[in-house]
Amino acid sequence: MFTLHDYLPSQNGWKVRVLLGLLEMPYSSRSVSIFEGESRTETFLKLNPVGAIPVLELDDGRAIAESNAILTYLAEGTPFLPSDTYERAKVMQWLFFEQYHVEPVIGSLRFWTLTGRLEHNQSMIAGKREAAIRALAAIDRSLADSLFLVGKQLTIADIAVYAYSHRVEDCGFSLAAYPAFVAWCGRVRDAIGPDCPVYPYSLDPHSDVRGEL
Ligand SMILES: N[C@@H](CCC(=O)N[C@@H](CS)C(=O)NCC(=O)O)C(=O)O
Repeated sequence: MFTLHDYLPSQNGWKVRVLLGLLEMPYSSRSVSIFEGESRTETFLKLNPVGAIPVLELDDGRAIAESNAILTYLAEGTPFLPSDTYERAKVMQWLFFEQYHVEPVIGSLRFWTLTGRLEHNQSMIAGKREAAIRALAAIDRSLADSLFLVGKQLTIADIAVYAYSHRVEDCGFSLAAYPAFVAWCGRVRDAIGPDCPVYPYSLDPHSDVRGEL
């Protein structure tokens, strides 16, 4: 059985939980206390040299880090990762987009907002907010004539991009200018179902500004 090294409030972890749920794959979950430095221990660094969750550990002890690499591994051979070469490349396009334009932009702004770190990162906020608007506009533009990011059904591209982008209101953005994005959020939410909640950082007493990160 897979072991998912996870941290509940992480939307990178959430992506993997969602796909494991949709695929009805059994797994055991191991919670990593990232704000107490547990992801930077020697043992954890053997699983992921950069010291971050999520990590998927296979039965034989091999491990895969980076949420989108894990999604790709799990989705192989399923409708969540099309076999057509062009469509696979389009899925990759969105996975790379997410790691450059969404996760370090909306993900970081949201993390700073919800854990009291905005002031510490003051110099980066204007740039990140501009980048978030660019990302939202790009997603909205791409969805003007299509139901999902790639093809006509949910793929790992939607799961990855949705993870942080659908929480953009947590950092004070209005969605009024992005109607196609809002409609897509509804479709993704319906396709995913109710089984994978978004957990608040407040779940973790170590996540506030006095924590390590
Ligand atoms: N690009 C990575 C980012 C992973 C990441 O930043 N994980 C955070 C939680 S969302 C973490 O574990 N941070 C702990 C640390 O940096 O020590 C992914 O998509 O998996």
